[in-house]
Amino acid sequence: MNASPTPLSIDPLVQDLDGETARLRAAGPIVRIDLLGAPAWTVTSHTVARRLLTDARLVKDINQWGLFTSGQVTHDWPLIGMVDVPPSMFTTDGAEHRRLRTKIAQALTARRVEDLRPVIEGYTEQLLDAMAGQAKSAPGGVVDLKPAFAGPLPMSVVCHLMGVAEAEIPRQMRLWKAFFSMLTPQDERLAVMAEIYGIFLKMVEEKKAAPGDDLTSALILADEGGAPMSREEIAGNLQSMIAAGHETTIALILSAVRGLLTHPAQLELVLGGSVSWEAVIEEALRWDPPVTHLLMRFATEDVVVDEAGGFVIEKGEGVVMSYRAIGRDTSFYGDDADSFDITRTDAARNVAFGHGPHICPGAALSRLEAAIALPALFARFPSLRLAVPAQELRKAPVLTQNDLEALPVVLEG
Ligand code: STR
Repeated sequence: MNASPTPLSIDPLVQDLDGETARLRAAGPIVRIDLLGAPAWTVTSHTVARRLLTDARLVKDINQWGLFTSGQVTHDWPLIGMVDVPPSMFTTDGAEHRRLRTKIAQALTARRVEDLRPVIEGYTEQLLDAMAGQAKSAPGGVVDLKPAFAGPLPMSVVCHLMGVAEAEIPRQMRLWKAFFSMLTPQDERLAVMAEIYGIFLKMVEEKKAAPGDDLTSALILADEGGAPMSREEIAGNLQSMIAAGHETTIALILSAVRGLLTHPAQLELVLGGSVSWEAVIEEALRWDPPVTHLLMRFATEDVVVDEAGGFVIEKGEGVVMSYRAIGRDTSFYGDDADSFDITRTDAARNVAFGHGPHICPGAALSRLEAAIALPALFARFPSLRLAVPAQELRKAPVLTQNDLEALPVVLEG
């Protein structure tokens, strides 16, 4: 039996994310939340998350969501774009999921993404050169690391991978920013979603006519054992890759830089070579992960969670994964889970990329991008520092994703 606690409201424009994470954690391993009018459960425990992420009774198909099928959640709901999306590996489970995901996952193994290393290094160097130039003419030499570095790199890489033209990047940046922002009026968000899908459907048509050396063309040409993907499914996968491949890695780079610049003694350890960049990346993923809340899975039947005292998720209810709270789970990481510590030995056990069948297929690529971008940034600008007090850094107005609005830095001197 579940108690019926007052749901904890999730503030779409939250600035005190540490406060929100602490409140969620204090409320238990599974917590009743109010997601802008839609009640749901969210998971804050590492152990419960791992258990539920491999439970086949929790699925991604929105038609299993009671609030949606009953018409209580409609397209007026500001988060609808996170759950009612074109068919893709993100919306399916079981055999359908494998059909839509396998080719992409295979192209993104740690070994295969090594082929992208020179591409990532090339973009990184270009951006660093441009930043150095920009700093010379900027007042006080201040540069915002988000638009100058962390922002463009992941979008360029994922567009290169999927075969999206460079000329398309500015429009993609603008559309996805509007998609994720909680300040975007809902009618505008719906228009943006329609525009995005239209762009990708058209792109699939064009690539069908003239395939290139990219992953989208590979999806078009794949037979998938006699069940090739439809145009809608390819567009859905392409769209998911672009959405997932830029926003999250931007946040990872910003989070690692913020962690290091606000913990100078730890930065010294990395620059002195006694702690690896990989350790920095894993700790950033645990401590301040790109995804605050991942929406959503739906229960196809009542699910009893023994790991949370026999708690029951009822058929038709929605389950969120609060990855930021999960990363701060003191019963898993110890009493100092709230502190950024690149020397902790268990950071790499984080589940910031998820777990189970839907585990992020782009994890190796994201880690590689960060492992190239971060050392290159600090090698080029060894005296990099924050241009404003850390308390003045503002979060972007996004509920589900965790990135900064801006990260103003002084590059040298
Ligand atoms: C955005 C809207 C869309 O058209 C397609 C997708 C599917 C993939 C989703 C993406 C969404 C939002 C951001 C997600 C991404 C998968 C990984 C990424 C959830 C809903 C994360 O932030 C983990």
